[in-house]
Amino acid sequence: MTIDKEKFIQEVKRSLSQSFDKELSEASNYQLYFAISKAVLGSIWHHWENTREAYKTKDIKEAYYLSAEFLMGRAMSNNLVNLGIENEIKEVLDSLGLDYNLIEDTEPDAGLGNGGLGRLAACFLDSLSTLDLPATGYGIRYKYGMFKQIIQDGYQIEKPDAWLEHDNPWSIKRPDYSVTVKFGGDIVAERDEEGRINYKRVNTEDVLAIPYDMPIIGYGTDTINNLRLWEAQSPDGFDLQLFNNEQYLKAVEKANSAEDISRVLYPNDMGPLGKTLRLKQQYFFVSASLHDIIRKYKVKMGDDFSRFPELVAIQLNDTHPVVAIPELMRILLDNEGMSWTEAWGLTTKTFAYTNHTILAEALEKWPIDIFQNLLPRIYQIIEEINRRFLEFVRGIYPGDWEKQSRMAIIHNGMIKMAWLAITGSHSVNGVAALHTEILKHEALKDWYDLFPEKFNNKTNGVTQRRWLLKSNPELADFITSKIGNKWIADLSELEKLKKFADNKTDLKKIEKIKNNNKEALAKYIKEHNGIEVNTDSIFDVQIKRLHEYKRQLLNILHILYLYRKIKEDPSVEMVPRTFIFGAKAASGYRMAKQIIKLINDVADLVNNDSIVSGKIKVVFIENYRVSVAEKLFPASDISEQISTAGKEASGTGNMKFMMNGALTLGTLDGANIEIVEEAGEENAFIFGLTSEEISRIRTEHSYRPHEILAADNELKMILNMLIDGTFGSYDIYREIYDSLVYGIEGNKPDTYFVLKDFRSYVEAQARASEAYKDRDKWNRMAFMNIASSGKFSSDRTIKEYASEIWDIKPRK
Ligand code: GPQ
Repeated sequence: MTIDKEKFIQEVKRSLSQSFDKELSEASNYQLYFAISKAVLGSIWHHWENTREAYKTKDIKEAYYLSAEFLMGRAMSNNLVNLGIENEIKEVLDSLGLDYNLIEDTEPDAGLGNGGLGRLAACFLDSLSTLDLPATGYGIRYKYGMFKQIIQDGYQIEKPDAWLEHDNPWSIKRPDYSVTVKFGGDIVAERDEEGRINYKRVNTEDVLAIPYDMPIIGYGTDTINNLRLWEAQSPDGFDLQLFNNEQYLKAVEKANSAEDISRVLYPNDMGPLGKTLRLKQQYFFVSASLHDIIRKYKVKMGDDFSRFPELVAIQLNDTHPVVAIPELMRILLDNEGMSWTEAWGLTTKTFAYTNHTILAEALEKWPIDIFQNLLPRIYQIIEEINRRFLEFVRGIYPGDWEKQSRMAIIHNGMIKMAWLAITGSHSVNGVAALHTEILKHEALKDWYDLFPEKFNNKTNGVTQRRWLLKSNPELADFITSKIGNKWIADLSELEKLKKFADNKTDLKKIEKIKNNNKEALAKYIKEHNGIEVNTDSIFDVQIKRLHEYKRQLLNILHILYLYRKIKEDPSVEMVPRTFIFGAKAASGYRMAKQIIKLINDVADLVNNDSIVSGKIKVVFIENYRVSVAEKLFPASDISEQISTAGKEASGTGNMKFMMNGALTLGTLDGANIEIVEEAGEENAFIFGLTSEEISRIRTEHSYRPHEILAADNELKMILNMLIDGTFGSYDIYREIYDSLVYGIEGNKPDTYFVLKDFRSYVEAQARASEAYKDRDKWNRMAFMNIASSGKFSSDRTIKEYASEIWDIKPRK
């Protein structure tokens, strides 16, 4: 697309005047962001409309992606990049004396997700539009997204993320398509003329779901798909009755309790939850979305539901939206008068489920009483699904009571959402090859044995538009100068770079680009942390949620190892390193919060010691989020992917690092395995136990951390730093120490094999340092990573979902 510069300026001016009563010269950067966004939206409005219109055709099947999280980040710059007009707009603004970067920086991130799972949903939307695939995303319009992290004395403090404080120019309210969602109440059974029993819900508490639409602008196409996010509202606003009785507060409270539902994103990524409000959120957006899907279906097919699975595919992003399965059953049975068998047939053909973890604490379970109170009719339907399913299991495994109780959907007072998902779907997928194998043969073995045909793998991917084209424009230009620009919509093209892998000038060029990006990051760090970092040092980066299984602790222990080495012999030769961390901890996750404090304490220790700080520095990036990630990936030399093997389902940051030319230092876990397969083991630094080894050690109960410590005095000394007063109070890190050495809260010591993998990690780190000394060699390794990253585009992933699960086709 090209823009008519004059017209564009007129539009911006009009929007400034209309929304803010300001002229160009008086407008703030935020107001400019708003007006530019509105002007751009206006210019592509007809494409959005046309796309929606096209999907109304009877013979177009559409995929619906139901997700409690969409971690979109900023919209404006990404949309300009996808429309191919970012440079033009920059020039126009430049000619008006305006600074694009400052304007861009006023846009708050849409942080409607915790981490990998939510960002994956965002990358998928980008790919769906780019590939012209008919799809809609459905989720919740949280008033407050992922909390804002502030570091105070090294501790994480959480502040609300008021991203909607000002109007959002990219979301359009659509009150005409509001839906009523019903909670609680009673069920009444009525017999109709044909003698059938019909169930009705009465005395319910109703909540209004108001949709807001966001355009998903693809690259190089007119297809603009829709992300529809629901906001909760009280159906009667204030209860006027109460209002008149001067019970003003009560009236407000009632409105509040409805509005509570979409107030805030739960910040537990993978944590145990079990809170009623969370279940309310899930049913709220699921029920509203299904009603919307059915409304659209009826426009095409009226009351004839026979073609439902031919026109509708629904993907369940983890167990969060799984209540959609009994909700669709309810609608088909109670509203559409269908028989159970018919309804169940349509339902299972419609749904597909993605599993994102094998960590037991993340598999959602709901206590029966919470469920039954909040969703009585849904509970009844789940009971019937369970009853029929167990009857089926008994037929296949007669007498195997253990299996029956393991597989029961309702068991020990709990409803198991993953089991419900598998029973009610035709497809169950993992998110990387190893993950899917572990699902099939360990975590979900019973299910795989029963329904092998449902299981499939869809290795994750990321969009190269945001994570390369937009975030790393210099590298993007370099790539285009070598192989043309087809890679932007087909990342497998990067393969063509390989013939330049031995070209010295090209290798120097990518070194220079990396250096420029490191300079930019160094500037950010100076501004935000007040720390000067050496851009000739290796930028060694671990950015992801704080989780014990991700082993930020292993990274820290290695830093303490280097610290001691330098203190012992200040003249020791060492390739300088800058260790960079970014991580948020779930607000109730004590261990994770202590590890954040430890990282910050180690940073203080290292950075303020003049003997050490010339060789290593440690930086904790506060409030890590999508817009900051965009600065970090392009500036990284080493990508830390050091989870306990078998625990990280896939990882997606690992892919963003790779396409930006960082080398993976990691375990054979999740998608790391496939990354190394593509890049070649010689272009990565792999260490540690494999998932098979860990699995064996676990079943044999043969791991004894104290034996490791008995044989490794140095490691013992490093651990001692946690409890010897190095960081102020003696017992400040006692819990971390105990978890490694003795085990806490009934767990075995070192459940994540940190001590076991320590030496192997140190050795891999040394290999990395050694490799960096030969810059030509390092640059070639980086180059090979970029050139081999084609597989990790979310375009590839989405094509696989489209053809193997959804059976949808490009609309042109
Ligand atoms: N993931 Cl279950 C999350 O980000 N949140 C979750 O609640 C669950 C999983 C991640 C997972 O840890 C990563 O390995 C994946 O790459 C990512 O989902 C996307 O599949």
